[in-house]
Amino acid sequence: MVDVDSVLDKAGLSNPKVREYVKYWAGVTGAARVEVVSAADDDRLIQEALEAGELLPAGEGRYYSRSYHKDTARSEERTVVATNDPKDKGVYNNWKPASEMKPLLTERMRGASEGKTMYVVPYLMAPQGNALAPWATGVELTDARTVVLHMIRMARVGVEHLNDLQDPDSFVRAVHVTGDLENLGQGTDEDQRWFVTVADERTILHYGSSYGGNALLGKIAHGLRQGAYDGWASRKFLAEQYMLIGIHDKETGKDYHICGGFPSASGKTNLAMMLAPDALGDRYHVSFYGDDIAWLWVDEASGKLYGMNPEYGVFGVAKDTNEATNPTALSSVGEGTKVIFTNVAYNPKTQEVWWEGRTPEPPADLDGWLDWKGAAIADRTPEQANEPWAHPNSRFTTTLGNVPNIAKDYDEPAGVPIDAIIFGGRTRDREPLIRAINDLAEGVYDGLTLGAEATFAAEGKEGVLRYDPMSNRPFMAYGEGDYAQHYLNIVGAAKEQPIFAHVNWFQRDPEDGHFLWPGYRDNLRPLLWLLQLKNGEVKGRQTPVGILPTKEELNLEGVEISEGDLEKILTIDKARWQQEMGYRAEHLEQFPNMPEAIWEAHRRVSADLDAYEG
Ligand code: GTP
Ligand code: SPV
Ligand code: MN
Repeated sequence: MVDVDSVLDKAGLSNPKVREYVKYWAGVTGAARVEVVSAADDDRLIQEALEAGELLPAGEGRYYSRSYHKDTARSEERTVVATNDPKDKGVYNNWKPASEMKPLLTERMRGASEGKTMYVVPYLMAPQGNALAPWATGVELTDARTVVLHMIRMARVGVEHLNDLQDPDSFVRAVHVTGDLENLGQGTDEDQRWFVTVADERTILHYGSSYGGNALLGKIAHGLRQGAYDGWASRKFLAEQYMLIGIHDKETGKDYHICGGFPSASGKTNLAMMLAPDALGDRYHVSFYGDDIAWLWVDEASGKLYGMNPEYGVFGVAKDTNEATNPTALSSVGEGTKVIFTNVAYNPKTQEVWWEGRTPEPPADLDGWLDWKGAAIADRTPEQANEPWAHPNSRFTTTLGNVPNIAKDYDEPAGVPIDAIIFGGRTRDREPLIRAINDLAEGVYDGLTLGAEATFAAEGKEGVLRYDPMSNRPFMAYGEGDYAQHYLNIVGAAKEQPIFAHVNWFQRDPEDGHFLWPGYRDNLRPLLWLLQLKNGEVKGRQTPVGILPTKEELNLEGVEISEGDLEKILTIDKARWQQEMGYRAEHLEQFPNMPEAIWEAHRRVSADLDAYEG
């Protein structure tokens, strides 16, 4: 048995509740050693991971890791929100009784860290001193060193965040046990994995993975699921899968802040890292606050809606990241950034990494190149020739400080006032480039009926459209009707209302499949139009589903797009939308206590569509 007390004493971890918690789980998991971690331990842990072969060098100050080949994405089927109150059951939160899941997970974890080190990772999912910091403190226990290294990049990590809590018991208990990855039956009927948030006990128990949101418990499990539950239970805030950006207008000196939800792998990181297009760069600058999570609340002093990014780093999709699409991301993972790449292709001889879309063609000289599973590319059979080199959900992990367009005030406790909230998904038809919505209930209604094609970030079928309410479907913590009402309450309480909008960068030509809108940097253009609309500088064109820009209003200087494509992304296909309204009604009917305001919005849009002449 480890002498946990002496380890905690040495680390200066004095919070008595944290000490109790660490001792309990050290006992359950049977870990051979306990080690308390701070961000300052990063260099040493990197060295240890290199020596153990858990990390491989990928050039100067860059690292590479491979996860087990059946452990490459979040598993939504195995992810559960458990509470002691059946009323918390929603359609998407996979609710189960806490009384069933806690013992089950405890048994899975019993003795499962034998021979391993249990790392104690005290963290804060907020800028220090932020109004929501009381809900943002946690302690992850993990038996995987690479998980610790990811946590140090993705969260503020250190004992100082835990010692002086007003209520010493007010931290999230987040236990991660990897398990025997080769014998967990991933994706079979005998699947052993469970990823459980016991939300009303603020306890997270994840067993059976060492990848991404399954294992870095500050990020999705606390930052989204637990955060959302706490925000609702306290009636104080929202925790959303949102990016958060600032737009600075150098001509007027004004600053705007936009946050918004796109489902996984639908462009949040890319939007947050956006450089203004060349033609607009002299006037506008986009700054990065967050790319995956935002917590929103009404600031008591000003009465305005505020937002902040609880994270400290970026866990970004590698695929299609290149100099043209996202030069900012490439700088964020350059030499000396201490980035960790996971599941991309790797060349141990040259220490290079590569992924699909990094360059138009893969490296011509195959010498040394290994695919994401570690198999030599040169040894591929003709049948294997078309398999990707990198996993489609391969990622890079880097701290916010490495992001060239990081906002100057990203670490300030205040957060930023929110001017606009946007929703968008990968939708190949129907959804125009942008449609603005000036009414809170219609905005929330729009978010609740957000649809997107399934992505690689979660296990599931590719290319199938599914509804993803508020881009939060995999992270819903409580009932959707309660969620909608809470959202209406929080945003509705703000003195100045944000403008809502639905955006779509992914509409395709039905014939040849090309994207109708160039996307990436050019996405700034519809956002500028949205801000102008809010300021009353443009009028747009009212349609039943919102206000669309006219061609003339959209700044298209330097954009390459055909007249036909432009026409298409700025119009509404009435028949297709009417069909959609039927699907939406079916979708909303699943949720028993959806607020009447949402149904009213639905009926209003439906009736307007029926009357619409185009
Ligand atoms: P998660 O981290 O999973 O939540 O994803 P995300 O929403 O941050 O998505 P990300 O920005 O990483 O983009 C996912 C994929 O979409 C990447 O392969 C991008 O290259 C691609 N993508 C992003 N923006 C655009 C765009 O405007 N147009 C097109 N065609 N592709 C885009
Ligand atoms: C997502 O899937 O939306 C992510 C990646 O942000 S993970 O942290 O693995 O959930
Ligand atoms: Mn995400």
